[in-house]
Amino acid sequence: MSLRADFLWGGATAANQCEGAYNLDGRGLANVDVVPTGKERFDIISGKRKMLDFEEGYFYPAKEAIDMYHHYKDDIKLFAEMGFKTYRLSIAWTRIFPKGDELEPNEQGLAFYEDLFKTCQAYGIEPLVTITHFDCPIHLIKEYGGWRNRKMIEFYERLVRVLFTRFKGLVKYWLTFNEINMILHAPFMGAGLVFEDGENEEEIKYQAAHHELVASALATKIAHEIDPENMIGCMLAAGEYYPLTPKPEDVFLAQEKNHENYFFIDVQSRGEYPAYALKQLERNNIMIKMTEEDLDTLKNHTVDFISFSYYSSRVVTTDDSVEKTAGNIFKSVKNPYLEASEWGWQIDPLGLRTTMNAIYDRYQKPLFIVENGLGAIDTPDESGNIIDDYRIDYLRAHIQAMKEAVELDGIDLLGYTSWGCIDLVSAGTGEMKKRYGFIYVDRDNEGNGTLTRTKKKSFDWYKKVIASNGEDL
Ligand code: P53
Repeated sequence: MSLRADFLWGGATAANQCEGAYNLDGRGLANVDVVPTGKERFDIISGKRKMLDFEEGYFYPAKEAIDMYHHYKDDIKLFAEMGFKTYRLSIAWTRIFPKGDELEPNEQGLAFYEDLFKTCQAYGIEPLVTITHFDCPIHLIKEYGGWRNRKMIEFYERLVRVLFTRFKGLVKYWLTFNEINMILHAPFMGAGLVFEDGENEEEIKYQAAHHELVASALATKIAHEIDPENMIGCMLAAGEYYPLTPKPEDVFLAQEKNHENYFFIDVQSRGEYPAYALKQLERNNIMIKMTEEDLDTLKNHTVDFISFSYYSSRVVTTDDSVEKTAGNIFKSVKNPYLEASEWGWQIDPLGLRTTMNAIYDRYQKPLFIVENGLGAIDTPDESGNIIDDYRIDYLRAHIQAMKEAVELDGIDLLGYTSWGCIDLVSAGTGEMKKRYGFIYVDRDNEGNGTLTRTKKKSFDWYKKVIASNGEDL
């Protein structure tokens, strides 16, 4: 058994990391626009420091990003040249509803995405659309407190109704929330949450998560009503936790950390709060307000497939004295058997196969790898070429492991979209120099550059991989 004949090869981006054009054609401001680069960034994305407007003295990379808003036709043409079968992108909520609580959508925003989808269609590229990728209208944060407020469900419902209706026949694959478990680590990006001193952050995060989970189930319901062909997926920031040692306490801690992430997908895929989570919330005195109707909605509208990002596995131990890795929102202990990227993300291809097995064992639904890749510094050589063998090595090893999960373990896998198929702004750091693409974009961390697109060595390599359906790596 090899990869399915209709395997969806492609690449992935997110609106705020590539579109730019933050104030054009009626677009409103979102949380992700006002997150600057620099040392405050982490405190802002984790909701510890409040920044809801542009402030003097900061650089905001999402404002222009790689200006895909004006380059998408050429960029999609390059994706088609690589043979993409799918392109994962996200909708900027504030192009459709600039403030978030309007009754009528912004026609210019809809027209932009309609043309983008038609461009994909002309090349036979199936769009895979993330409805929210870390974005939340600023107005909804200022006025309602973001996802801590139950009213968000209604605003999200309004958004998805418009999307499913308007793009019926153009888009079939949808993801409701990017990396829904990220709400625990980056709650400002995940849910527009900002905390006041003395608030019970855990309770607010889980209440906001409940609202997102209900909104996700409602979206699934509406999508299926509007078009039974629609396929709705959840999206997990995946990567199994390993115990550092066979000490039973380490093994148990790894299981607990895995539960922390699977909790979200358990609700979206099995349709109920898992017992371990209910018990833990109770022990921590966290009361989530939920209605009988919520529970019915969750139960009756589970996802069609499970999508996830995978960059790395993670390691935990109860021993506090051991060394942690740098730079990742997910804290991990150093794994002595693994190399790490320039940003300290540990490289573990077999961990992808392990993770796929863990997810498939748990849910028995088709999987979709919607993010994977290596963030690295690319330096053009004398002739201006980027010979990114390190990136090819990373991707080759992960695609090999992915194939083994399909061919040797029998996992049903719909497709694979590598992250940042064209260089874009890093979500974690806001940098441009942390590049993932097959296509180089001339732009630096400070926003200088011509925005010219150039093919890297990996461009032809990936083209060959797709043409051979993963046989020629
Ligand atoms: P950057 C952390 C850990 C795992 C996934 O990340 C993460 C993050 C955020 O840093 O996010 C996903 O750009 C996310 C993308 C993001 C990508 O990973 O920090 O869905 O938006 O760009 C890579 O290198």
